[in-house]
This record gives sequence, C-alpha cells and structure tokens, in this order.
Amino acid sequence: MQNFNLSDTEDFRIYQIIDANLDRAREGLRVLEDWARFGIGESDFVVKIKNHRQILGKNHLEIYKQSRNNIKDQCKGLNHQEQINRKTPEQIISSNAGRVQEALRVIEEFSRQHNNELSEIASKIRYDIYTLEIDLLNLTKFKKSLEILKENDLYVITDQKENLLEIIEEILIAGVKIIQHRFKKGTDKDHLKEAIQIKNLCKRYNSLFIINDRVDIALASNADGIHLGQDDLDLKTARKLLGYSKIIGISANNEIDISKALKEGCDYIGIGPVFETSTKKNKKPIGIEKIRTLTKDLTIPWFAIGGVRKNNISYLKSKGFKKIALVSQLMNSEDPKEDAIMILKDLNHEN
Ligand code: TZP
Ligand code: MG
Repeated sequence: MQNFNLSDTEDFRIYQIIDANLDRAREGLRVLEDWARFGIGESDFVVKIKNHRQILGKNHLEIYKQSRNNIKDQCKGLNHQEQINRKTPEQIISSNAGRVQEALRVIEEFSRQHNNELSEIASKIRYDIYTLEIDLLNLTKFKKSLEILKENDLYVITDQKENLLEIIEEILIAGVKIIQHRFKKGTDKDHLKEAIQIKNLCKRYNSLFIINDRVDIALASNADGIHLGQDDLDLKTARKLLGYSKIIGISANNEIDISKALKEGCDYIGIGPVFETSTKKNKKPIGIEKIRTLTKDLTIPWFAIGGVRKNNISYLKSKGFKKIALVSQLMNSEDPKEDAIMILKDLNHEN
C-alpha cells in the first residue's frame, strides 16, 4: 500500500527522514559488504548484503530524494566521538551493523502509514542484519586465528608449574604467538581459573590461546580454539558446541585419523611423537620419515610434536618440517624467553 500526499508539509518531514535513513542503511551495508569481500573473502555474504542494498536502492523513490531540498537539516555534519574512536574491523562491523539496524527501524516506523511495502522490507532486512553481524564477527575472528596459525611456526604447550604465568609471559615477550593450555591434574575450578589467566596474557600479546581436551573450559575461558586428541570429544560435536569462530586442532598420527580430521574440517593437525619424550612416555615415536609421508599432501597447517629440542630444530627443518610444537623444552627452561627467541630464530632461518 502506497499513499503519498505531497501537499502535506508533514509528509515532507517524513519523506526526509526516510531519505536520510535509506542513505544511512545503504552506506552501512556497503561497509559490511566490502569487509565481507576484501576483509574475509566470503562471497556468500557479499551476495546477500548486495541484495539487501539493491532492494533498498530500488525502494529509494524520487519523492524521498526530492524531500532533501525542501527542509534544511540543522544537524548536518555533526560527528560523534565514538565515530572517531572506531579502529578495529570488529568495531567497524558492529557500529555499521548497528547503524543499519537503527536506520531500518526508523524507516520501518515512518513508512508504515504511507508505504507499508517499504516498512515490511525494512523490518525483514533488519532481522537479517542481527544474524549477519554475528556471522561476520565470528568469521572475522576465525580468519584472524587461521592467519596466526598459518604465519607462525612455533606452538607452545603448557605444563603444570608453580610459576607458569611468569614462564608464559616470558615466552609471549619473546614473540610466541600460539599457546596451548594443557592441564591434566587438578580440579575443574583450578583449570578454568588458570585458563582465564593465560587467556588474558595471550590477549595482551595478541597471541592465540588454545585449550587442550576440554570444550567446556574453552567456552568458559573464551579461548580462541580447542585441541582434541583421538579419545576426546569428536570434532563434529565440538564444532556444534563451539560454533564457527573457534579453531579446532586434532592430534592425528595415521592415514585414517588424518583423513577423517580433514574431512570433518579440522583447522590444523598435531602429529607425533617425532622422537621419544618423557612428556608422553607411553607413546611410541612415529619417526621423521613416516611423518613426512603422512603429511606430504596436507594443505592445512601441521605441527610436529614430541621430543623437539633447541638442538634438533635445524635437523627437523632440513627434513622439511616447518612447524613444531613443544612442551618441556620451554616449560623446563632456565631462561624461557632466551630459548624461545633462539627457537624462533632457528625456525625462521631459511635452510
Ligand atoms: N603429543 C604428542 S607428544 C606430546 C604430546 C602432547 C608431548 C610433547 O612434549 P615434549 O616435552 O615437547 O616432548
Ligand atoms: Mg587430549
């Protein structure tokens, strides 16, 4: 139903409101669309947002545009401090999604009387934007985590230590970007408490924080991801519980487990032990050659683990191992910072 009554000056004010808010909504959608396109490369989202933008464009009638010249806007050009403070892509997504939602709500209210079709369109798109905002934020976080996994070759796993937080901070200062919290003995309460402390440290140093074994602790500590062994919760269930913003890594040491993990969409693989290690005494080493065969077709990041030391990294690199994970070498180090720096240097060194 459309009912335009041009002679009524009140209508001009209403049309002007609709005109301004259609512009606002379309501009905000364009910001989201460009992030979906260039920021995270998600074509499904691009198509969806573009479609909303075009529907609003089609409904941006001449009569609304003409109203722009009829009444002077006294507040033109006002900026809010919040606009000036916005910096991260996440903040930009949230503020622009909010902007679109608000603009659509205004359109919905003010067009209901004279253009019910537009009012319903605005309402429908507004609801879609609520979900889209969360999806975009989740994907942005997820892609950032994947990037860290791809770009960094040292993955450090914790052990239970009196001065664990100090050790971790030293390692983070050295430049380590991936930390896994491994907590095998103790209460759930202590587990979560320590996880939150490490998560806060990792956040401060822009490092990835991954929880070993426990999906509940990963959720409660707002970790960036989980690492699951073959006896832990299966990947599909973990994904269902964790959603799509968190990365999932899998320990897989044979063809069957690796191909299952890949099929189910794991984000990285841990493979080992490469060598004998007292951290996992009951596990037989797989050996370098076998790991080379198992990993030759992998396109996702994989980390070799088990018995990796300062003095065998160059050797592992010469055998084509690019990424490694370790526990005791840094957890039992006299100088974790110096050792981490040395290991990072060795890993970055071109063979
Ligand atoms: N998974 C395979 S080996 C291993 C794990 C958790 C332990 C590695 O510990 P370290 O001290 O680096 O050899
Ligand atoms: Mg496990």
